[in-house]
Amino acid sequence: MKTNTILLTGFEPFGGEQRNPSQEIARALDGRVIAGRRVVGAVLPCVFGASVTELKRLLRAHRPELVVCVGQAGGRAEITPERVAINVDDARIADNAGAQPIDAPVVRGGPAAYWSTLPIKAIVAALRAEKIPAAVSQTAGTFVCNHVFYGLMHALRKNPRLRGGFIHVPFLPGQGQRGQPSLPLATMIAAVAIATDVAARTRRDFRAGGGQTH
Ligand code: PCA
Repeated sequence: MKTNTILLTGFEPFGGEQRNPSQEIARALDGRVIAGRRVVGAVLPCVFGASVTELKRLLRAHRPELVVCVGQAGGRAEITPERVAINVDDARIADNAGAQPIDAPVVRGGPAAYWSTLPIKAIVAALRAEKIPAAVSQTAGTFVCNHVFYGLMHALRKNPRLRGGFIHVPFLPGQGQRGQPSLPLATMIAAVAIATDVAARTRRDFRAGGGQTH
């Protein structure tokens, strides 16, 4: 019997950092069995364009039933499933190939936005139940993470049975400037494993408060 596959991606380090927790999470969970599915963990380049090309290659190669992309959001203190991907690249810093698109569409002529099809509220509830700080995020930014998230949802748009989304994670201890929030790698690996398990088992998200008022 064919075992179903979950594709889990992280990113290489960027912005002068030596590490990226998302890369280490994807490597740690590669080969794990979660909710009866085999996890393929892969690392994407932090490069506009090439990241989505590699993601599409992975989709063709592995034919996953679920896709969870993970990236680093330095400065955040919580594990943050993203609600929405928007059709804009607007980079504050250059990507790892030196490109810095400003106000450019991810997909020319594409819709303004795509919703995550992961159960983001259920994921946050499951993480909080394990005492892991978590919150829904209303923006994945406009750098390579949002670019990959939008590219993913655009690729999945004609296949509603294939679900996917994006989760941002904080810095590792020692990254960024002194005093920046961080979480230990082991906590973040556990968090993404829990989130992936919930996503694989939960078809319908539930309604829970916790949205921001502004
Ligand atoms: N974080 C960046 C890109 C790669 C990553 O891990 C972002 O939030 O866009």
